[in-house]
Amino acid sequence: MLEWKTLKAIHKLMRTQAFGLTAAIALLAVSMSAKPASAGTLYQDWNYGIDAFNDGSGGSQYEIKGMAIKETSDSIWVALTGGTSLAGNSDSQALGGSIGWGDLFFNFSGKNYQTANSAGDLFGIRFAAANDSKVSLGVYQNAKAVSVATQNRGYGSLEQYYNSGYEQTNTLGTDIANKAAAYDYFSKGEVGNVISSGNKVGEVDILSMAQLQGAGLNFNHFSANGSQTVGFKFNKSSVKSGNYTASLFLECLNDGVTVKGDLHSVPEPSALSGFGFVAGALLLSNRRKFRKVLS
Ligand SMILES: [Ca+2]
Ligand SMILES: [Ca+2]
Ligand SMILES: [Ca+2]
Repeated sequence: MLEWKTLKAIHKLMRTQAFGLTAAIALLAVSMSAKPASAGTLYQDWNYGIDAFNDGSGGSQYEIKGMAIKETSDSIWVALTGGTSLAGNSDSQALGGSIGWGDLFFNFSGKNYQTANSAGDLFGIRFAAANDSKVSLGVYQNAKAVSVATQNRGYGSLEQYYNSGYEQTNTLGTDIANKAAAYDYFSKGEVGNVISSGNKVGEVDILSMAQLQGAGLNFNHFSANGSQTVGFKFNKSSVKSGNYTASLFLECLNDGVTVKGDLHSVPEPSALSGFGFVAGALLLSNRRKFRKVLS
């Protein structure tokens, strides 16, 4: 039979254990909720930024209607819809003989675009072989963005674009919906729309319409029916995780789109293993204490 002293020790131990587990659970809850809610519109695992349907300068060939991003266990899928094909629109007066998609930029830094660009904090993805990017196809970290808009008969600044009468609701998609928000993130000036330099960290794979639809892409759900839909994917390990702003402009700055989101939106393995470690350590230490009490 257990003595009163032993019972008291076990009771104390149980209280300690309960407190320890409560603390561990609280820690886990904090680590899971530390990320603020991400923007974008999630539909069938794709995160959509739907752009204004009437803010493309130069007609339907320069009208972006949306961008969508999907995260799988090991890759990031990106889809764009609008009037511009992967090869771009032929134009003999434009650099490279065409005006097409610029490069895609991911910003995980929380800083605005110009600040992140100056600091080399952007990730850049060149997926359009026909454009005027200064690097080969692929994914780049510490990417620097440079503008090729004026060489593509476009706008030297965002302010010029707006002053030409193209300000519409959802000007840069649903996540940067008005001019003030656009200036806040990009500033009024020149917008770097292709990669000038960076460290290559991965390749891009161009995706077919069948592959995109097979993965659940559905711009139709938002009535964002571009005549052209372009898609590609790259390894998730090439980029950071956390909250991001992804942005893309045409080479001429005639239209642009953004989407905000959060990569690894499920609890990260590190958070779970952290919980496992705390719980395991508590159980182990308590087992030792029990043995000591009972011996
Ligand atoms: Ca548009
Ligand atoms: Ca060009
Ligand atoms: Ca736009």
